[in-house]
Amino acid sequence: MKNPSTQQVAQANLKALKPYGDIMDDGTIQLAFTLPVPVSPEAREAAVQLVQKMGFDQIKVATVEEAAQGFSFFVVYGNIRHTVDYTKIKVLKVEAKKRSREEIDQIIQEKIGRKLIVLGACTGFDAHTVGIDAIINMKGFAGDYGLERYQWLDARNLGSQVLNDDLLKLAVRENADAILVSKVVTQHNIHLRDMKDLMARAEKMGLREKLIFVAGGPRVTHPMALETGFDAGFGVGTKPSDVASYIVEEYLRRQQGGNVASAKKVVKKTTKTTASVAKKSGTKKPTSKKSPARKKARK
Ligand code: B12
Repeated sequence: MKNPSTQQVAQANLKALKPYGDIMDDGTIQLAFTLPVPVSPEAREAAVQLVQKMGFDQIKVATVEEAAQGFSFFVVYGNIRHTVDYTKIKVLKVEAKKRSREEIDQIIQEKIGRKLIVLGACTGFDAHTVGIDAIINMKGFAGDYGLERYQWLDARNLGSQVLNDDLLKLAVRENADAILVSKVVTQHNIHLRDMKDLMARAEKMGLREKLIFVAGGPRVTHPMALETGFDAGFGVGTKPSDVASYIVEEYLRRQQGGNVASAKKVVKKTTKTTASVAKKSGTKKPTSKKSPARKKARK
């Protein structure tokens, strides 16, 4: 028998997906913005016209408040005309089976037989420690224990404002398996510059293939991390077990003869943003895959 509560629920049209307000396909969206003019009927009309120009119908101004003297704050509802074809969406994402801490510990114990050494830091002048703490520190994040809690990971949190060079030298000294980099500040694309710089140095030191490079932060995405030469990127809401699942899977993949394939594929498609950043900052592009450093790393 069909569940009566689901019988009446309309199906989403995945070929022409629209936001859901209170009935399927109504396309209702809530917008909030401030106009730098005092609250007045003219300000209200200006808000409506702006929202119309954005492609909305059935516009309802729910709130107009004075945000400060001479500034009007609006909350507006409107129904969007545009749709997207959900069936055609393809996203480049970290491919790793999500595993529990217990499963991960067991895999490392049985298949690797030693603790994997993981070094994490917030690099450059970035002083935001909370993200890397959430991933590494024992207590973890959102009910998910941090990497320090894993019996078969030797995870060390180096804190913030760690220089790329120091991080890589420490990785060599400690024979690390993975490096976790947190980037929070993105002003003037400093995160991209620092990430590219780290990878250029790693390449030069022959470490590119020896270590697993993982980046994270509120504005870090997996494709962006790949473009900068990292192996994987994690954004908002990442849990420690997402990262541990990836590290162990990537380690085993390489142990079975896999190379740094994912990164190479996307680096080829480097976007204008990252390419221009490298050019402007004078950051060296990671050297070609036939570089002496890479050959050395393979030996
Ligand atoms: C707390 C805070 C600070 C504190 C940091 C204290 C500390 N010990 O960390 C202090 C006051 C020092 C600070 C300073 C500054 N801050 Co501040 N700060 C924040 C704030 C409010 C919260 C950040 C935070 O803790 N988030 C919580 C954590 C858990 O989230 P998260 O970092 O996203 O981490 C998650 C994921 O991203 C991911 N993740 C993160 N790192 C990593 C790493 C890896 C390897 C992986 C796998 C995953 C991962 O996993 C985490 C858990 O899911 C944000 C605004 C905001 N609400 O986000 C501004 C914010 C980040 N700060 C900002 C700015 C501008 C600054 C200053 C430059 C301000 C100034 N002019 O001085 C300075 C910079 C100082 C410096 N040298 O870096 C801006 C950054 C803008 C930008 N995009 O560049 C923000 C966004 C505020 C804003 N809206 O303007 N800040």
